[in-house]
Amino acid sequence: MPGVAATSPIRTAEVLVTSPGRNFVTLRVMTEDGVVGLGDATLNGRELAVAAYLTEHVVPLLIGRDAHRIEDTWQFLYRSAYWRRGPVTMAAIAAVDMALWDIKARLAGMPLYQLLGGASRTGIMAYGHASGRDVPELLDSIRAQLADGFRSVRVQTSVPGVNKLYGVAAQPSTSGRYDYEPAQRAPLPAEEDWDSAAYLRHVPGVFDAVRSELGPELPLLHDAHHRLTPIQAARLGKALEPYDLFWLEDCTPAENQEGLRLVRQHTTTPLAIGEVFNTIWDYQTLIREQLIDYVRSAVTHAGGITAMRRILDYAAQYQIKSGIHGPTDVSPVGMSAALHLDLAIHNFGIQEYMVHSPATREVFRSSFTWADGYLHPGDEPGLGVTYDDDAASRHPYQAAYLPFNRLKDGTVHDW
Ligand code: EZ4
Ligand code: CO
Repeated sequence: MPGVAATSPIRTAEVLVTSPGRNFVTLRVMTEDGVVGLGDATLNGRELAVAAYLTEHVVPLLIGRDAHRIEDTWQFLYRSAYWRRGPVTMAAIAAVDMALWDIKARLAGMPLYQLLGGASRTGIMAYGHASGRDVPELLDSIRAQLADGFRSVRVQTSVPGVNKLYGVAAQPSTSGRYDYEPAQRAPLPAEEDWDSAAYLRHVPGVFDAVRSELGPELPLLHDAHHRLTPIQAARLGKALEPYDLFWLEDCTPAENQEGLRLVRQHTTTPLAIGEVFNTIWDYQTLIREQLIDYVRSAVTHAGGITAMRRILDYAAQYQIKSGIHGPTDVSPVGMSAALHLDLAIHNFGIQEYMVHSPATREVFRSSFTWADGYLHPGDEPGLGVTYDDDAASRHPYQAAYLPFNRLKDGTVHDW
């Protein structure tokens, strides 16, 4: 690269915690030449663990290192810890990795996707989120998403007999923002309830009603959010086949990777898994045996751009595509990292997009654009995100937890 110094030592690395509506952890790395890179380290409900891991154990190792050596830094942080994997470690490594890619692309004067091989497409298809307590409310919510420009929609529904349920907004969305934020600011996690039998009875009828009303073309997605056993997941996938889902997500907890063999034997509904995974090893059986169709990890939670690229290249050999996680708990920095990857890789599938609140967008000013159902990372050098310290300082950290589930008899259940 003419004009770019061969080495670029890191002068400072700061861990920034802010809460513009929800908590975010950001790593800001600056080189001796004053080039700044940002990385997202947000782990919903466990934010301060990653902040401490970075502050106490990673920042001291970064000072003086060459910011250009991204692969070496990734391997050094992964292997020198001795203790491998885990969401806290991998979110911390992800933040460093994103910040270094941001710096490298800024030094090159290019948007990051150019360094990843350049654009493989003109826009990134994104899906929105609809939900309803009953079918009429759900249909209104889907129509609101279509009016906001989404061309594919995730559909979540209340279930008779279940009081509080993942993915169902308290009221229908009135703006571009899907109004469902699962983490709640409270000293203790909120308790919700669950009934798999009631859910399995109810959901196919809801999709039947949606297809009858909206026709066969609109891509529909659904998230079962880890709550079923493999045989229940198989039954759901089979029952939903007539409604032609784009995907069924997290149909069963997938730390039991072999469980997906059973699901796969019984259904052709496409499967998406991986938002809680943090390394390529969590996908080993799922990808090699072609038990899934979409990789769901967030760049933030799976070790950054370097590691996600590796997972997606591995998946590509098996015709498995990307479906990168994009909830509001991934910051605009993590979202931008996803968009640069989405634009560059060949095996792009779809991108989740949950619009951040105005307060969040004021702290993280992003170059990415959204129009006619497609996202684009923009063409500013680097990731295209700047961090506004003044805006961030108006939003101090507040403890918040994700909810958890209990069955009717009091047993704790997957949420
Ligand atoms: O519950 O990001 O598909 N999306 C999801 C998310 C997760 C949250 C957890 O932090 O399942 O809404
Ligand atoms: Co999900």
